[in-house]
Amino acid sequence: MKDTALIVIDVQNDFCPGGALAVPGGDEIVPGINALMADFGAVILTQDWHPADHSSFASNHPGKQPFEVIEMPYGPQVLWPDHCVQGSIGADFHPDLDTTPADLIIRKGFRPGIDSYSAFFENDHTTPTGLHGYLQERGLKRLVMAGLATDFCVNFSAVDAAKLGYDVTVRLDLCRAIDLDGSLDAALEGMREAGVRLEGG
Ligand code: VGL
Ligand code: ZN
Repeated sequence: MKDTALIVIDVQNDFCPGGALAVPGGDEIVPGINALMADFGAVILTQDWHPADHSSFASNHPGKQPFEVIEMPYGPQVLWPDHCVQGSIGADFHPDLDTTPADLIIRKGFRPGIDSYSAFFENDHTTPTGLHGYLQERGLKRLVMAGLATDFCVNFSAVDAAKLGYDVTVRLDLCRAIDLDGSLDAALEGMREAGVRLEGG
């Protein structure tokens, strides 16, 4: 699968049990993701990477609680517990994730005023991360995605990739969801509508 990239989304300590924004079962997917890596033309990891004053943190909005939604200039934004702070242990990859085969690690969410769920665009759906250019230059046209969380960063990445014209498969068995107020069902529906292939669900 020379023209296919494996994109591993945010398999970081803070999204695993014991972390600041733990996704139930987040650590269960690590062995299966490691086992996939050998089969691809490229392996790309994404890493949520926020400054301490990031605007997606409820702690930076006096009076607001985690999981409340606020209006930002680019649209609605869920407020999260502080997570994946640059240089913290929580921002590190899960210790069992095999990072050696990775060709590229793409960091996102590093601008204080804007969140970035997608591996391709920040949450204004306009500011690029650079991943599209990288994939195009390397001739990688098919993408397989796995990681955390199904309904946020995996969903946004998969839908953006489909809109950009990639052939996209999400391995649901190698993803886990946060599932806030029906967000998982909405994400599955949105991915299907965008033409994303959902496998292993
Ligand atoms: C994510 C919420 C906040 C994710 C990242 O990786 O899905 N979710 N930051
Ligand atoms: Zn984040």
